[in-house]
Amino acid sequence: MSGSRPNIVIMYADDLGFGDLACYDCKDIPTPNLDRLAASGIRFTNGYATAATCTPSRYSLLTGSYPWRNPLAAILPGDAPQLVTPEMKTMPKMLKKAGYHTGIVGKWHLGLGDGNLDWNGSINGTPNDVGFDYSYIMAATNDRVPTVYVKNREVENLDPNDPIEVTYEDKPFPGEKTGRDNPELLRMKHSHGHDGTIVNGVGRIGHMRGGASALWNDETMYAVFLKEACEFVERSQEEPFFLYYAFHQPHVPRLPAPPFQGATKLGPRGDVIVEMDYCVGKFLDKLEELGIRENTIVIFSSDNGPVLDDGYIDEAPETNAACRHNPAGPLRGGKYSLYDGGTRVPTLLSWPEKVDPQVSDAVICHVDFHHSFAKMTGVALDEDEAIDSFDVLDALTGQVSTARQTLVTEGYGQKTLVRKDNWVYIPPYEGSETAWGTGNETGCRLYDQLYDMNADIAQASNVAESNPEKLAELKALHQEIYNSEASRS
Ligand code: NG6
Ligand code: CA
Repeated sequence: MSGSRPNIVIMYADDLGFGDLACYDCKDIPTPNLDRLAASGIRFTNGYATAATCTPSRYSLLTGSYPWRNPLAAILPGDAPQLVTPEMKTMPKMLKKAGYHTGIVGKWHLGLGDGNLDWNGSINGTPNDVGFDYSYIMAATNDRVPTVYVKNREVENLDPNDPIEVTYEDKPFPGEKTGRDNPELLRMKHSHGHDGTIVNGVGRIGHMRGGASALWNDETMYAVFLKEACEFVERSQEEPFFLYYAFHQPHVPRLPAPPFQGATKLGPRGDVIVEMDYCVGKFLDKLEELGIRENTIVIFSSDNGPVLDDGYIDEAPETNAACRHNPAGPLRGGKYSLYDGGTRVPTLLSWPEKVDPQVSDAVICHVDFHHSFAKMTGVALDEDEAIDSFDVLDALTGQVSTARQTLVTEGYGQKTLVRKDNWVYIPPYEGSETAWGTGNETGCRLYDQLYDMNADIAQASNVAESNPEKLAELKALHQEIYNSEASRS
């Protein structure tokens, strides 16, 4: 595979769990297009994000380094300065060296600007400054202001006479309608947080005013990003391209478009997963129509594990309980958690021309794409580039069934744990045992936890006491990697 330059597409869901797709044994959500993708390539059973929250995971995906090395890599507000800065060595920059045309469509959540961001001019510090030739993004999340699209360096459809102002201080603008003070204007109530500016009848995190002509509509967002993704590949089909297509589903607020409302018995959370699956199907159709599907690597995964109540009352806990749908499948925990449900996520890779359909148990992590694709395209990494990214190309292409031996992932608040082979060690931590308001177990405990993932995928039995040697080995390994300057060779 070395020296080849297929197109690369990374589709990244937002908060999709290990048990949310039919190809991962889910019975409650029809996802025929993702199942088609799975059947055409490799379905990984041990595919990991580096973190149980969004910003740190995405940071790793693009930089090939662990997020806990950077103390700023936490869930960012919508007006945060760029976390991935122009001097950093990124995967899209590496692919540009190999001659790729690069683009991002969808959720960014890695900060914009270099401090004191002015949304009304040309923004310095966008994905275009860190390796993307084209970008069409939402700045942060669909529950954070500003609720506008940013195309390359500018807010799309902005009227200069109605400038945008944004603040994350707890101080509404004069006259602003907020979820806290105007609950009668809400069509979806919040359960925690999300009581800032009301946009489209939904309270968001943060405050904004102005920009009326630029505001997005949640129900058309799926179509807007799909169109952008398809147009990017149409424009780029003559050269190898890399597209990072970052979905907003099934992150809150979950507002499916009318054709998808009621598509599942799980309420809006299930319905937006069907909506996302529709987008996957249409996008794959586009690749086929252009005759480039065979030589395009299509990866699908999720930035972190699932959550039911993430701050809005949309019946997810009730409907999921009624259907006995566990969005993390057999795994314990979910988004924010140190347990496997936080970071082990659906991971599919299809490359029809080169890769045979199969299921792989190899342990791979999103942080590894950078190094693996450098290997594939023949780009030499600098010594200080992609410092935690392993070359797992042979596992990604299905030639071998093993990959990483060790992996350090993190839960909310940069609390880390280590996996080695089938063993997981979670160090003692102080902290809340459930993530605020979500009911999700964080994994924080005041004692050592050791799990044998082969015997106990649900992490139900802590075997630390009965395996003192293994415990000591993993403790030492965790410290060694945590204190290292780089973990790849
Ligand atoms: C939390 C939000 C949650 C979600 C998360 C980020 C509250 C109470 N909770 O702070 O709703 O936005 O941040 O999710 O506001 S992520 O997938 O982008 O990491
Ligand atoms: Ca997420």
